[in-house]
Amino acid sequence: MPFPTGYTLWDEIVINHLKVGTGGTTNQDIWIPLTSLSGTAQATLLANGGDARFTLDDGTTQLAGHATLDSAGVLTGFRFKPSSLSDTVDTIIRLWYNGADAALAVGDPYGQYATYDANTVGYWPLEEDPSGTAPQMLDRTSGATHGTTNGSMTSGDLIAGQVGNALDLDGANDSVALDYAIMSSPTEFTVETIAKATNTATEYRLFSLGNSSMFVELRFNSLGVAGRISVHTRSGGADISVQTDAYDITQFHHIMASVQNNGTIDLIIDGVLAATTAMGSISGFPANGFYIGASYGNDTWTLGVMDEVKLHSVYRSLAWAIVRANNEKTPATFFSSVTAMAASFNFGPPTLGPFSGPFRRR
Ligand SMILES: [Ca+2]
Ligand SMILES: [Ca+2]
Repeated sequence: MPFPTGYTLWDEIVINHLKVGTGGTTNQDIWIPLTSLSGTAQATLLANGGDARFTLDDGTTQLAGHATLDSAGVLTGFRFKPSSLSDTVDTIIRLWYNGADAALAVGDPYGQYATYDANTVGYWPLEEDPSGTAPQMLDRTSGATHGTTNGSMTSGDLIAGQVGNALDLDGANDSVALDYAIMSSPTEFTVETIAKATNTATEYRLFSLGNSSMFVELRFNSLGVAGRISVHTRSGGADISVQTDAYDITQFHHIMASVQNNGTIDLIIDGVLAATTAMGSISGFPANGFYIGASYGNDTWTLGVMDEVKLHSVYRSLAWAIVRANNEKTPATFFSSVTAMAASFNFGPPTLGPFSGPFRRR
């Protein structure tokens, strides 16, 4: 019995367990580009992707998911939330389509907001025109913590990124200001982004939270070291920098800083633990500054491209970073296969013709 009612067509999406880190992940949102779907899906789906529904491979257990659209409203793909991803067995998801049903409401139990777990406190895919009416940069989670751009950004600063669009930041005054309230007094947290630098000589801030006495920042070229990627913190004592100098920062990297309640900071680049350092317990960061592309004081701006910023109120694992990097940087191999399927009916003998098909294909 196909699910949902009236749907007979789906794409069988197989997630390669070899692309999932040890221990797997639970409730992690996954991206699939429209171009990875079957020809049948691409020909059948509504222009806005609103008819898509997601289930486990049992065909009945529904999962949350939603269409992703670019700034022109063109369908680019989908995000969905498998309950778990295994690193020992391929995970199979069904993306159903019927070319007719309307999109679920954002607050539907299986809609957009539910696609992000409760610990994902902000997700800014950076798909919107940064010169539009504030707040320009929209958060996809239920918190709706939309960001406001600084620096007279233009519509030309929205460019093709790693996942859909991204922001081209000028290093002079461009940034996105966020409301600190969503991260008031965190005891652990994680920030992710995909970014690259235009210049390897100048120090930039990719993300920052705090003030001059207590902060956490993601940096490029920190302290003038060309090509350095670092998490730089100050928590009342000496500054601590968790860093690596081994990457070509002029290429896109998935960068994740994950902070545990015991004060350990992991810096994970493209799914590889690049550095880890103890920083003492976290007592919460003050409410002065919270920016994408700049320091806590809205200076030391990024000269480069930033994409896909995600913020979590918990420590996320290495497996989480591995899944994200593989999913968003190399989706073609993250999915072992995507195959158009059709439900077979059993309403009568085959002589009834139309009721005997279409047949399930493998
Ligand atoms: Ca994006
Ligand atoms: Ca500017």
